[in-house]
Amino acid sequence: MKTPITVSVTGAAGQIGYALLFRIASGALFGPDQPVNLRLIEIEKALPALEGTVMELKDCAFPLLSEVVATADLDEGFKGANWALLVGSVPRGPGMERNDLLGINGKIFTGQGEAIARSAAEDIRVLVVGNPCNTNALIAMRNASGVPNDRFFAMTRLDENRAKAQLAEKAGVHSSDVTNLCIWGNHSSTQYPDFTTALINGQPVTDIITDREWLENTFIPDVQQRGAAIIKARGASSAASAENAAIDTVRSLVTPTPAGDWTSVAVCSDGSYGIPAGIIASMPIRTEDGKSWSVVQGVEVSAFSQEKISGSIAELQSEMDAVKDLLA
Ligand code: NAX
Repeated sequence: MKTPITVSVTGAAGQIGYALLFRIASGALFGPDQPVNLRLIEIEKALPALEGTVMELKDCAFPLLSEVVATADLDEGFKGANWALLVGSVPRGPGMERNDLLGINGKIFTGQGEAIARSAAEDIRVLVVGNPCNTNALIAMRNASGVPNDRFFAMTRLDENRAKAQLAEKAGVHSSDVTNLCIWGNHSSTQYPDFTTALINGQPVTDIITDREWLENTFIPDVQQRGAAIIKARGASSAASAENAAIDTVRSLVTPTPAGDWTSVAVCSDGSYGIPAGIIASMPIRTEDGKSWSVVQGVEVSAFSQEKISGSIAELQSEMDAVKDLLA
C-alpha cells in the first residue's frame, strides 16, 4: 500500500466541499491506487454539519480513505498536508461583485497562510478556490513564510472548461476536441478566454468558427458572466462544476501535460507576457513531470488579446492595492 497523500480542505461543510470530499476519497484526485487522508477545516459553527459529512464519508467505506479529521483549528487542519484546497469563504450572492468580497474574505487567508507555513508538509501545494481566488491566493502566499511562491495556485480551470464547452457547442464538436485554450488574468468578469490561440482538433478555432462577431461579443462575455448566470438560474453559485474543476486543476498539476497543450491556472507571475512579477494571474502552464511547472512561452498575443489581458491585470493590481495591509 502506498503512503497516503494528505489533503486539507477548508469550507468542507459548504456546497463545493460536500461534492469535493467524496470524489477525493473515491480516488478521482490521485488515482485508484493512492490512499488519502482528509483533514477538513470549518468555522466552529459549521462543525456539527461537517460531522454529518464525516459520518457519510465513513458510511461510504471508501477503500482509499485512510483517515478523516474535522476541525476548526488551523494547525490541526493543515498538519502534514501535501495539498491544501482552500475553498472556504463567503460565496458571492445575487448582485454581488467579487470586489465586495475582498475585504470580507481576505482576512481568512492571512491566518491560513501562516498555519500552512507552520504545519503543512514540506512539499505542500495550495489551490485557492474561494473568491476572490487570485487575491486570496496572493494573501495566503505572502503570509506563508518559507513556502516557495510556486506552490500557490488559484482556480481558473472552471472558466477554461466553460470556454471549451461553449466553443465545442458552437462548432458541433466534443469539448475534448478543444485544446490550447488559455484563460488570462483574474477569475472575474474581466478574465480573458483567449479563443485566438485555441485549437479544435488541431485547427485554429478562428478557422472553424468564422463568426468573429460571435467570438468577440457573445463567447467572451458569456464565459465571463457564466458564474452570474448560474447564480441567477440556480439561486446558488456553481458547485459541482467548481468541484470538478478543482479536481481537474490538481490532476493537471500532478500529471504531465499532453504534448503541445497547456492548462489554465493562476500562478505567481515571473514577469512573463509583461504580467507584473509577484501577482497571481492566470496564464498558460505546463508540467513535464507532475511536480514542477512552467509558464508556456511564445504564445501569440495579438493586439486584441493584449488589451483584454491588460484590463484584467489592472483589476488584479487594484485588488492587490486594496488588500496591501494583509500582505506580509
Ligand atoms: P458555501 O457557502 O456553500 O461554503 C463555504 C463554506 O466555507 C461554508 O461551509 C463556511 O462555513 C466555510 N467557511 C467560511 N469561512 C471559513 C473559514 N475561515 N475557514 C474555513 N471554512 C470557512 O460556498 P461554496 O459554494 O462551497 O463556495 C466556496 C467558495 O468558492 C466561494 O468563495 C465561491 O465564491 C468560490 N467559487 C469559486 C470558483 C472558482 O472558479 N474559483 C467557482 C465556484 C465558486 O463560486
